[in-house]
Amino acid sequence: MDGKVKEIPVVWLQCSTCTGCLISILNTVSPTIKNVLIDPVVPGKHVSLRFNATVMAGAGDLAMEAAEETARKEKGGYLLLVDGGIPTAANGVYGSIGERGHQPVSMVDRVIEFGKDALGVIAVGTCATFGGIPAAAPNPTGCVGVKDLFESRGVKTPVINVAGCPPHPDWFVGTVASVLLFGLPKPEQLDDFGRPLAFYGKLIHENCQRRAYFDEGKFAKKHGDPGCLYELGCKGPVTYADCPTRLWNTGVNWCVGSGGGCHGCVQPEFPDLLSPLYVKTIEIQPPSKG
Ligand code: FSX
Ligand code: SF4
Repeated sequence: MDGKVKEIPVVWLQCSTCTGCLISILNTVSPTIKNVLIDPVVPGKHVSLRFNATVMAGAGDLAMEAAEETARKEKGGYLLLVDGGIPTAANGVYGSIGERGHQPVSMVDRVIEFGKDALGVIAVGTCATFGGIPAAAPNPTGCVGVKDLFESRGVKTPVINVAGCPPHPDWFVGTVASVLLFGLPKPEQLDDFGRPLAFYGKLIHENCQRRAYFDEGKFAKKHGDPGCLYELGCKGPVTYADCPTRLWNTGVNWCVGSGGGCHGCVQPEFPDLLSPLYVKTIEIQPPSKG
């Protein structure tokens, strides 16, 4: 390693996940995921990904040992990334990562083990932040997000919540770059749910391209119609993210732009309290007809 470049080790644990978060993040194009995970993306600093079960070439005990060695040798200096909810029911029997003494180690134990000695944790996706889909009722595996788990176990390590099901690659890359450049965010840079205000500071409904329709009382009656999607279940009025201006798939479109409506996937209420997704479940002040 170039002596002038500071390396920030990263251990990435995947728990109860559909892997959509990682797929979304792998689609980052500027910088590419190789730039993010290997190259110095910010001057003089770069990430060194030591463990991620989906993208690493290694497997088995050797791979697990690389993660454990990072936690031992870089105590307080590595970042822990977690995606997926953490299944806590029945002593964590519903998910494990590696073994110790030929016995599986539960995801919940791993997140605590790696979380307590980390510099900070980035919870990636709504499952790791708030429980998300695996925590939907009746939540038989007892899935929770990282913050709730830490609070219940007395772990004080700071957690940054990069919510979204999945999160936009820019939200993840921007958060990692900010930590590399400036260190962990200050409380005033996060919202009440631990999400970076730079990405989650604005209400979808305030910035939506269909907002003029809402204000005029013109509502789509079925998908494919022009008009505001409120009557078709759009959750934009209660959802905080910069999707309307950032757009997805490298600026191609976004959920409301394509006519699907916002599902509120970055919100702690997602999915239970926002369901059914295509039914109007929220009441907001009807537009004034002036
Ligand atoms: Fe959840 Fe992520 Fe949705 Fe899937 O890791 S936030 S179900 S896109 O993959 O955890
Ligand atoms: Fe846009 Fe949805 Fe608000 Fe209508 S309800 S203006 S579609 S965010």
